[in-house]
Amino acid sequence: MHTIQKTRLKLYTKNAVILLLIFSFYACNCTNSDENKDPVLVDKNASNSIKKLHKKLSLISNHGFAVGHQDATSYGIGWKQNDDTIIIKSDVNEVLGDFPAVYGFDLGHIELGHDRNLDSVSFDTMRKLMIDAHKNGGIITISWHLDNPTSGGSSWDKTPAVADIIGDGKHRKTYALWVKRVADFIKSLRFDGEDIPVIFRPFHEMNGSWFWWGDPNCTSSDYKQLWQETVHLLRDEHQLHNLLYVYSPNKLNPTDDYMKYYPGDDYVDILGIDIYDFNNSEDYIKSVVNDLQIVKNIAKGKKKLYAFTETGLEKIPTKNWYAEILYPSLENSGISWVLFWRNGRLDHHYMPYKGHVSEEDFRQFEALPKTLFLKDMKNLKN
Ligand code: BMA
Repeated sequence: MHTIQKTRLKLYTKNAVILLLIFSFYACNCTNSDENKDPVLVDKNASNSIKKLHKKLSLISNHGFAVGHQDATSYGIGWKQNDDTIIIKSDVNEVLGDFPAVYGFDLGHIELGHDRNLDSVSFDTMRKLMIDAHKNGGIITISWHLDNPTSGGSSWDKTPAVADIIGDGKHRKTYALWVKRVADFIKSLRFDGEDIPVIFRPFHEMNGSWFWWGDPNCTSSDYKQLWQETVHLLRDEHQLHNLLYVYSPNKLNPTDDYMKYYPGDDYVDILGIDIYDFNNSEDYIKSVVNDLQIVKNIAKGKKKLYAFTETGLEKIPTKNWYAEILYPSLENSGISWVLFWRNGRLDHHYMPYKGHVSEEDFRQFEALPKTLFLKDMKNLKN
């Protein structure tokens, strides 16, 4: 063969190889696109209900964000759920004629074997409310204000305790029993022959200084170990496969590192953050914008979902807080949901109720394009 022919042949072969590489790159990209792939979850044996929930949360973030309320159906201003005859009611529904899409509940005191949680909600009633919310397309998220295992005080008792319940710590057995009680409750959440998927958000706001599991009452390495061991107990020992795990620090102060307590990609499904407005909307919005961007960047890099796991302005004294102050910083944030804290009392509530001055503002918030309530959960399209 002439050298010219040889060179041509080489060129053809080289081009063919390049084309083949390009083709296989695209082919591989199409069939393996993120949407078709199962997400990588903490639980490799996650139930179908969990996979469906994860997909739903991802779909939600393409449309806007789901709006949630802590203890939405357990009580509100001037009413309390009847434990004998459940009547589904919520302050949000009284104002909007629609329910929240996300329902927050708290398991605090289940660890003690009590019938009621730290805010007097009966666990039997809570189970019924969870089943009802799930049946109607709502999403369940659980926090856990557990007591201090060392001192017997509350979550806010800062006696160092984490080192006592990890590894072979002196209160390990007590903690294992506490986790078993949580697991038994979660196991009892079933509907239509399936387990109910739950977003579990334990040991939140660890960078704040108010909980025994938080800074400076435990080291970050003890915190991580506590988280990892809790996952092992729930997932491996108690075989719970209906949980997504959320990591949710509190608002980041200038020197805070969001990742300081992060227990690892294998132990966290969703990244969250809790930020409250303490009657200073300017500071609040600065934090919301700044911190959600940090959470978003980290979550995107890890291909994980993210959410605004707690927020609110107590008593909502600020005009147009929902629609004009908060909404603009959430509309393009990419969060899956925002959870407003509980309507505990007239002097401790974070959602308007019938007759509250923010009713109209909240209706405007609902009418904005990105806010998704319960009825919107039925119309989520790919
Ligand atoms: C806190 C307050 C407390 C409550 C606890 C658990 O933020 O609302 O009154 O007991 O959450 O719900």
